[in-house]
Amino acid sequence: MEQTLALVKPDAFARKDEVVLKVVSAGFTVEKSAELQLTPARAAQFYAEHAGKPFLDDLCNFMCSGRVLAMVLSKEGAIKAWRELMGPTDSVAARSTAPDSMRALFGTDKQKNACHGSDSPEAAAREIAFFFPPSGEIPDLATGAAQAA
Ligand code: RTP
Ligand code: MG
Repeated sequence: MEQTLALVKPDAFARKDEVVLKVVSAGFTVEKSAELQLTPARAAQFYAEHAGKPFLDDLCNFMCSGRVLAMVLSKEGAIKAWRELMGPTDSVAARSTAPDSMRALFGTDKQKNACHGSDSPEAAAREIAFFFPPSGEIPDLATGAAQAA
């Protein structure tokens, strides 16, 4: 089953339960979920693909302005299906073209747009590992201490 990384961004965090209800109603399974606050460095790392773009600093400040809900969602064709449920990037445009979408319902404008979704299988794998690292990647402090001794 395909998996994708979904974020409820800080502007919509207070309404995360409504987002999750819509996610489940649309047939997704929430495989993993975590609430956390990004640091500026981590936000810049997450959005590395946008390095050099004029909106990157504003975007990182926004993404660090409060908690986010990170979820691994699964469903047939989850990547495309979640991006369709999110709607277009600009919440203002979304309200006329996709009024039932997450961005129309829970977002404000082209930055404060409520949700993020991976845009390819490669991005999904990278973004899932970013928020939910495999246990093998967590440094083993006990082993490190033994090697140093
Ligand atoms: P996302 O990556 O969050 O799913 O959104 P997206 O693909 O629809 O949009 P993308 O172009 O990848 O931009 C990533 C996020 O940056 C913010 N943004 N601000 N001020 C601006 O012109 C602008 N453009 C984009 C949005 O929060 C967007 O989701
Ligand atoms: Mg994008």
